[in-house]
Amino acid sequence: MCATCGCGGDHHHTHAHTDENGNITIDASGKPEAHETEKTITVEEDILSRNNAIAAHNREHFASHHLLALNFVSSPGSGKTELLAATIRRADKSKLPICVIEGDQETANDANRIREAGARSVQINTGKGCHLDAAMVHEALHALNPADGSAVLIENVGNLVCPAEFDLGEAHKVVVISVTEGDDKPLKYPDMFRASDIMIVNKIDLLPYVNFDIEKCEEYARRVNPKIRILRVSATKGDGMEKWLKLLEAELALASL
Ligand SMILES: Nc1nc2c(ncn2[C@@H]2O[C@H](COP(=O)(O)OP(=O)(O)OP(=O)(O)O)[C@@H](O)[C@H]2O)c(=O)[nH]1
Ligand SMILES: [Mg+2]
Repeated sequence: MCATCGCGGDHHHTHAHTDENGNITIDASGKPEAHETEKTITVEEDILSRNNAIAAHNREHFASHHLLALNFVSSPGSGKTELLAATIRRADKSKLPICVIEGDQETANDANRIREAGARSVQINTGKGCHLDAAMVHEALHALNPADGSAVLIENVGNLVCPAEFDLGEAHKVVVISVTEGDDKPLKYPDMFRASDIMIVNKIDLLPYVNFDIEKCEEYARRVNPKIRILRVSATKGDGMEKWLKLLEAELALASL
């Protein structure tokens, strides 16, 4: 975890407030008290092991209700919300029911975009926190109460570093990279690409206008994670969306076994 920004989101230091729409606001900095900073390493270990325990509980819940949980991670603005909204609009609801947990430091903008696209959504506001943790997702799950056999798509806070370390109980992390970010991101932020099973290269409609070598980017991603599955998509124009929807349906079928 990020030792310098105090991003642990330790729930000893935070309070959660839920509004009438089920949106959750994490209130407080999540930073350790000054007298505790010398115990940084122990605190980190405690935070991660507590997170892993709650993630295991979430994972059991997902399995027992045949829910497919995916954790979407990326830098800010790669198009996670656009991709989720396009997915919801195109999905056959009888084969692929979807609900969404949104994570951002502030605003309910993304949850509102998801509702406009036609799916139920709960927004988590992390305040100073730069990632979602398993306890936040646990709380959001109670507010969302997804129907058995549906896909629970979790959009993490835009950040290519800290969310790599926090298991939410998901089946897979899905890293989204857009072609405006530079093709060397998998080498510069290897933890995130190593932690992810699927990489979506988004905004391919912009390829003619940017210096982005897509083959090179994919080769870099495979260099840090040889097993990563890669899809090329334009969330706004629709390229690659059929293949993405097929992958989601296949993953949901696996979760239903
Ligand atoms: N041209 C193009 N623009 C896109 C595409 N996908 C997303 N965008 C645009 O990129 C901008 C950012 O998209 P968002 O969906 O808000 O990105 P995000 O990853 O959810 O951002 P955060 O939640 O802030 O991390 C918006 O203006 C989108 O319309 C795409 O495939 N092509
Ligand atoms: Mg978003």
